[in-house]
Amino acid sequence: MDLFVGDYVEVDEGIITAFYPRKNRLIRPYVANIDVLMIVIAPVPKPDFLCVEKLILNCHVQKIEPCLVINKTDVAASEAVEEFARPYLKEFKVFRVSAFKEETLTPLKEYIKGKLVCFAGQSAVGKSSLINSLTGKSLEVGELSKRIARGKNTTRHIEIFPCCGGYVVDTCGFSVMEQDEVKAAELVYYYDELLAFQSECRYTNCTHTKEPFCAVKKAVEEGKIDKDRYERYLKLFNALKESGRKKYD
Ligand SMILES: Nc1nc2c(ncn2[C@@H]2O[C@H](COP(=O)(O)OP(=O)(O)O)[C@@H](O)[C@H]2O)c(=O)[nH]1
Ligand SMILES: [Mg+2]
Ligand SMILES: [Zn+2]
Repeated sequence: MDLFVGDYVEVDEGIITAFYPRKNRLIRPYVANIDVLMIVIAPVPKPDFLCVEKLILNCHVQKIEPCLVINKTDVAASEAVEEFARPYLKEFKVFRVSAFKEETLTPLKEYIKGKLVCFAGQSAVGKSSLINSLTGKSLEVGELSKRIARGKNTTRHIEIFPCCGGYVVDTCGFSVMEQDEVKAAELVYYYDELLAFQSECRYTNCTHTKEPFCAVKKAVEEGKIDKDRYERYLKLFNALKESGRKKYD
């Protein structure tokens, strides 16, 4: 078996003699036993919320707690930041930070204490900058786009750093972390907000997409479910349906 960063092992005179079962694992990069996935977005680059939904879904499947980190708040209007946060506030912890403003990082630091966390998100949202500010390290900033420009692939070594009384895994993005173990029809079970209404749908196998007499859609119309998050559910539903179709063709 291959060892992952984050695996718990027994070491005897410098030799690994046993390893323990994993709580969870991610494969891009290979990391095990993550407690929290910090999903980082920023006003620039423009957030890809379908990617955010995929990351959240993967967290649920892997039993990792997802948190949303809105970075670069120093260059965004607070209304814009709240607009990003709103669809997630009910279900997840949301941090509003700036890698350049020490004082905004305090709640995040507190939360990392005693945990192994991983930062994920699109290139250039500020993951490396955040890790630098949190740990006092000096990871290369802006390195991903440079690497793409040079045409190199994005594989590189992964490292765990002590951070704020916990640990943080340096990461190269997870933008490609695809989730295809979940069937479209099961997606709703990962959306607590939607699930609360589905018992009132007319059809027992309602997917809450096109069916008439759908209690979920009604709740969206009445503002009881966040419209943006529901629209992201629809997008992800369609994406999963599409990838499922490809797999079984
Ligand atoms: N204004 C502002 N710029 C930031 C912030 N965090 C990172 N950046 C900038 O965003 C760019 C990408 O940062 P980087 O940490 O390399 O992003 P990564 O690709 O997610 O690791 C760099 O030019 C950083 O200086 C922030 O909080 N505010
Ligand atoms: Mg980086
Ligand atoms: Zn329904």
